[in-house]
Amino acid sequence: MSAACLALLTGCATTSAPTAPVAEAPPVAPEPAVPPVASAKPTPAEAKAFADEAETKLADLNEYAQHVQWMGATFINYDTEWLQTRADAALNEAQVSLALQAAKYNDVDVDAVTRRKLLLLRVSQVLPAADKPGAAADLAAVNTRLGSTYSTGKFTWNGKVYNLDEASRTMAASRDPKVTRAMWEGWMSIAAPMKGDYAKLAQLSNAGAEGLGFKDTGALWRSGYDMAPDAFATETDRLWSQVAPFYKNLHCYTRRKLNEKYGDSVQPKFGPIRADLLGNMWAQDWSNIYDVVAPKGIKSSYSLDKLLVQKKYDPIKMVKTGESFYTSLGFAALPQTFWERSQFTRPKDREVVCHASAWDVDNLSDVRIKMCTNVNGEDFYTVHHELGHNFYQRAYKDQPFLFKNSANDGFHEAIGDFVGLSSVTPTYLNQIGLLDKVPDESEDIPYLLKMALQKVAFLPFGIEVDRWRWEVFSGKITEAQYNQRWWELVGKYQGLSAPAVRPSNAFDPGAKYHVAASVPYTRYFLAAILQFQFQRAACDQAGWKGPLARCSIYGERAVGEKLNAMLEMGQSKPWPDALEAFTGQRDMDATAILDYFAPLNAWLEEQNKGQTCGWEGSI
Ligand code: X8Z
Ligand code: ZN
Repeated sequence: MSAACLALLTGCATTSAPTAPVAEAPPVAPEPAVPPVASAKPTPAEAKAFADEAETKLADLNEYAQHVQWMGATFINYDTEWLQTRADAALNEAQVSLALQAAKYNDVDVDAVTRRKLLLLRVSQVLPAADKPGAAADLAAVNTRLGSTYSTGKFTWNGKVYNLDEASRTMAASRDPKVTRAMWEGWMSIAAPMKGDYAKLAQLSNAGAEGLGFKDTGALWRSGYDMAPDAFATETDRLWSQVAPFYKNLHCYTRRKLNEKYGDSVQPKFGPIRADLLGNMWAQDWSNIYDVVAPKGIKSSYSLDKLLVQKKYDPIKMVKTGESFYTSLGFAALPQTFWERSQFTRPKDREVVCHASAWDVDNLSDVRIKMCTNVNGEDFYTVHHELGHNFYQRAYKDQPFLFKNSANDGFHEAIGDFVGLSSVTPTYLNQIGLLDKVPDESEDIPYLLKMALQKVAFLPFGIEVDRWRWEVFSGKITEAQYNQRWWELVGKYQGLSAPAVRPSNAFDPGAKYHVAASVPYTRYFLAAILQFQFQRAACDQAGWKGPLARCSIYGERAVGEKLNAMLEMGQSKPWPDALEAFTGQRDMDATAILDYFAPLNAWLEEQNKGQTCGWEGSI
């Protein structure tokens, strides 16, 4: 499988064990292709022995696959692709076989730990292959091809060749709509050849999911949250409806600023925002166009981008700084091997997967990150994000293999983001000598606006990617409708439109890493909500009394201890137990992100007075 994200290894944190925890009740009657049990009902001791053996076998295959994946992700070529496909297929076959066998013990009265392991075995895969010869190899080949097409994607404009880094940098900096459109259309064009393969991937993994007793691959993905799959979909709707009005306010304000800058012919006053004007290829983070939306008359005295350059930070110094935040909370320093084996910058001489990821290669102490770090505020934040994965992995290293994962996949994504919230506060930047003077309250709105361009702008994107994939997997949309439906969803959730009519062969969802690499995306939506819950709880624990956005937990050992108590649980318990251990709450709750941004939301409502906000189909 492609990149750092193979089936057993979830997401961009290559966590060792299968994905998130599961409902106590199987999602759908899971009796399908399970061979009949030879003797009478198996005993609890046999069930336990099976789970333990399965665990040992998977841990071994997983470690092997991780080494192969690492080689592939840091050196894409014919041979590493071959090896990845081979290792991936072997792992997939073993997982499918063990998942089918695990179902034999459904009715056996086993202890709670074994019960959870059996359930995890059954919902562990992102892309299961059908249980027949050649199916896993076919799926792995398609998947590797999709990942490589993405990671080696390039296009030519005005005689210059662009890869994703270069196109992204140009798009972020340019205020010429012809240039932003060229970057955007150029990058989207790399995905057109993926469409057929994507349809094949959906068909192959659906066959596997059905064999395991799930309606389709999407239902399998939704079953990892300690609740029924349909209840989970409803839960994400609930969270989205809590935050959608705030997003709409930010959209309204930003659209007006873009209209003022570019005029009606480029950005009309009403309707969707043109997707290439927001400074990011997928318009999932608008912070690069802060200068366009900056409030008039309220100054912002520093830019983290500039401070990092002025103070001569390089990628290693950024990572060392990130590490020292975690050690200030009481976590042990990263091992020497982390520094020896990680990839911190894009190598000049070979193709690599540049999309940032964190790894736990031996499921014990061989943790690494893989980034193509640029010295800027965005990557400073990403460093903290990736290290969050690594510190989580180390915290649960003493759990049995099947529990070596986050409470649910949103937790894995949320930890580093939560720490990142402190790491970009002026309070902290001042403490570590990056910023000479902490700005006064008059800069709170500019600060919150910058954060919202990153965090609030992300929310609809975080939800829509998997809304689209769920429809692909369920068969609601066919290959011919892939792109049109993508834009319907982008229009509905983000309120954006393409700069021009899309070509008939376009496959724009494939121009997003997580689609090409089959990394489930709802995790990031959950993380966007959870990280603020963690922040609110942590700042309460630290006795913080000021505005939540100014709170830094740097050096707060007691917070670190409590955080560790949650992290070291891994996925041994349903996620509400883990959430409760750190925050005292058992539900995901968007009131924390709303609390954090409350002063900005009030300010936006003021700015938007008299404006017609929203767009067709918006909430
Ligand atoms: O993929 C990532 C991380 C690696 S897990 C860099 N993120 C999502 C994305 O880039 O789309 C972090 C934010 C959302
Ligand atoms: Zn991540």
